[in-house]
Amino acid sequence: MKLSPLQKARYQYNPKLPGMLRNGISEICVSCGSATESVADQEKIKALFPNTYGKNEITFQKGQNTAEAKKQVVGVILSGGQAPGGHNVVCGLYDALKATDPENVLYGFKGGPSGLIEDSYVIFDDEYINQFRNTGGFDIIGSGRTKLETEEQFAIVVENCKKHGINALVIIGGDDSNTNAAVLAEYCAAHNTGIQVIGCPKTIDGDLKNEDIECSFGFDTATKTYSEIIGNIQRDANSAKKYWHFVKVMGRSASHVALECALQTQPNICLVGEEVAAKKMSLAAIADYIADSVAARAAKGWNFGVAIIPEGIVEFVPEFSVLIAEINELLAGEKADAFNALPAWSDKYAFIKNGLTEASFSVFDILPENIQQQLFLERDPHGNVQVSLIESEKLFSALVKDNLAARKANGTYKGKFSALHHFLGYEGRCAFPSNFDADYCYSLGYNAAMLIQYGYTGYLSKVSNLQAPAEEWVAGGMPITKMMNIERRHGADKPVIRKALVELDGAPFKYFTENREKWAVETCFVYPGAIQYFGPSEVCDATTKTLALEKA
Ligand code: FBP
Repeated sequence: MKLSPLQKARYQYNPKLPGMLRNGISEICVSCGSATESVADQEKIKALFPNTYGKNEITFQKGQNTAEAKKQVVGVILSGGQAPGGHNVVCGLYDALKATDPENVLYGFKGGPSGLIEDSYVIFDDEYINQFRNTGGFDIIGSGRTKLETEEQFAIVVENCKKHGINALVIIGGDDSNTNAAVLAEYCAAHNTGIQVIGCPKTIDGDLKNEDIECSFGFDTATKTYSEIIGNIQRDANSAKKYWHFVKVMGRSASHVALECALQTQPNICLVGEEVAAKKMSLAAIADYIADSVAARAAKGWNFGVAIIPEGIVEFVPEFSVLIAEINELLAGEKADAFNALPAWSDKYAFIKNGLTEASFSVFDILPENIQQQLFLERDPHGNVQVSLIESEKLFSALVKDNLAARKANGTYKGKFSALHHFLGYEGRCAFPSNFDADYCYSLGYNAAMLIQYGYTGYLSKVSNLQAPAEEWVAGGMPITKMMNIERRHGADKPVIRKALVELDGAPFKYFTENREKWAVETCFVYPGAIQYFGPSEVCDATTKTLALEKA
């Protein structure tokens, strides 16, 4: 494999551990905190997790290691979408296991959760693992979105683990994967399998966080990567002064990524899905809001600007959600065949008009034709519209264009509007992890090995105090059940980790609202530039604005 100079240099980088984990394995002891309760629905969660509910929060400290000395054979999987730093979780886990006892073994199951079912694995050694230190991607073992949630699957997982003598599994994933980790931990405990299960909080979306988990890994690097590109686009816009750029950024549901990018770059507009839902904004109202900025800037002679659109936005628009639900119903089962058999778009359009309520049809009717057609082309295996595939950046620029045409007609707008579109998603998920993510991930993996050594199960590896230098980070573990509540999913009540949406009374959103009116009209762009890996700490180690504001 040919290596870039940066990759060679990153191999030399030593990720920083929390101070309390730096003295060698023999000097790490446990401090037991208080017993925990789930965030809601305590009685129901307790009944569902009789063996793993209510355990104590723990932190690690410097002191005599009192863990039972035994050989550890551990399995690890990466689950869901890629997030920068995943390799370092595996490296931290491996290094802690080997530092404890060179005879310890780490299995990496390939392709995500399905690797555990199919018993597809690699056994890590130094030569293999060293190629992946401080690199982006999940290619060390691959990832996947198979859900591990049924008792049949758990039985196979246990059988495969027993075959290899595996006594612990580490599941690196988002809220769903860690929910499933908790259920698997409970299954393993209830069946006296002797297999521990530990989770690690991953997702660039930033929606796996709560009072215990300050942030999921990958959010830092992905948002810095998108912000670099948005900053570059802003500079181009400010140089050419002729385009409005509509930039959609990833984040399947919550708008944390969009908000963080806005805090870093100060664009003219950033939509926040959670606000759109709270204010029950319609598509027309959102278009009007963006057009206000376009018109105000045009009045100053500035026919350019930048708008950030979160990937998950349309699901937060109440009228759009109703429309989607109606379309799903309209095409349910065999009705889809009748629809697909219609020869021309005009026939399909008539079918849709006939099938939707008047209110939903009026929403449908204002969509540009390419978006209308997208709603019917891109459907998942259950026949449902795949909302994440809707090109919302194009949708909003088309609606703004119409809005401005109306303003032009009534003489309230005299500018020029020329829009360009971008989607920033995959280009951020496998970037070289920032120093923060390299350190945080390595610490999460190292810490997971300590949780295993001390016999914990059903815990999430927790590293906190992240706004401080790594030396002051606090390492420990939190029972996953503490983060759970009961939610309705696919028609049934399920215990799940609460997904964190943007809090409208939280410090990051407040800071944004205090500044956005000025950003909308003035040109206040900030150009963050590329992630720096070497140089002064204030340039290389600073984490996100979101975390800084939340912890201020
Ligand atoms: P995770 O929640 O699994 O971390 O993935 C998040 C994400 O990156 C979203 O931002 C995006 O909508 C989605 O994955 C894309 O998924 P896929 O990789 O399957 O196209």
